[in-house]
Amino acid sequence: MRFDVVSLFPAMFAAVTEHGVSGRAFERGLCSLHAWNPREFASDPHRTVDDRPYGGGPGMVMMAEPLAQALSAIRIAQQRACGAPGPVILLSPQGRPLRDARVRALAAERMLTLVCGRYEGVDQRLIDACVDEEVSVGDFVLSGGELAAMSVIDAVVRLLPGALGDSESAQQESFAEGLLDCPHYTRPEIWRGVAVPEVLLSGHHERIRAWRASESMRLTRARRPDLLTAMVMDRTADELTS
Ligand code: 9D3
Repeated sequence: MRFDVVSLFPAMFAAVTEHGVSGRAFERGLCSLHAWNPREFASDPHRTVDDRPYGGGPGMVMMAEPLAQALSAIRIAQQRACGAPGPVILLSPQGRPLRDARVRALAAERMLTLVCGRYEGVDQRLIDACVDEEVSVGDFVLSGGELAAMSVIDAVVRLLPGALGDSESAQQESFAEGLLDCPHYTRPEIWRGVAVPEVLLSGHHERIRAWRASESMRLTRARRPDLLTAMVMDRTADELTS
């Protein structure tokens, strides 16, 4: 899978390409990342990429033309690399909140273009003309789209065949099942006077499985009742359409 990212801070992406599970996937050639700096596509001597907002107000807005030039170059490079270009996604606080189902759909693409905004945002005409979809990673304020884009990349890459080791399998993970994960414990058996739940030492695999399921349910009810509502609604919809 190929990622093309448009960013004023391309060096930030080393965080995903050089570390951990995602770093290993890039190293082994399961995916590649190409960073494009809109500053290099600015035509004036000062390499200007932002300007003041029409209508007034605080901050600056990213200009359409340097981004459009970068996206044209990406489209050409993608077509050269493997035929039809992939979707263009803008990371934006106004985007649709990213969830597991969307991550899985994105992992089925051969190429993804991720556009990272800085400042107050991106000229709307660029979004209307060149962006297929806007994605947010949650209801909190970041300083720019890069960390959001890296969240997308990390979440997608771990789903690529061969990215996870045998012991890790992405299939049976939290969210795939729609529930939060159960608590985990490792040695020592007693740490600062606190013991590991006895059932986990019992060797009764059925009792362990039941304990983990009930802990998952307890945590989900306490912290994320919205996930349970979503699960019930999904199942009801399935039954009504089967
Ligand atoms: C006062 C209006 N703000 C919008 C909510 C201004 C603003 C805040 C943060 C404009 C841009 C940004 C930069 N954030 C992102 O580019 C971003 C983001 C985020 O801030 N939160 C969650 N997901 C994302 S995806 C991209």
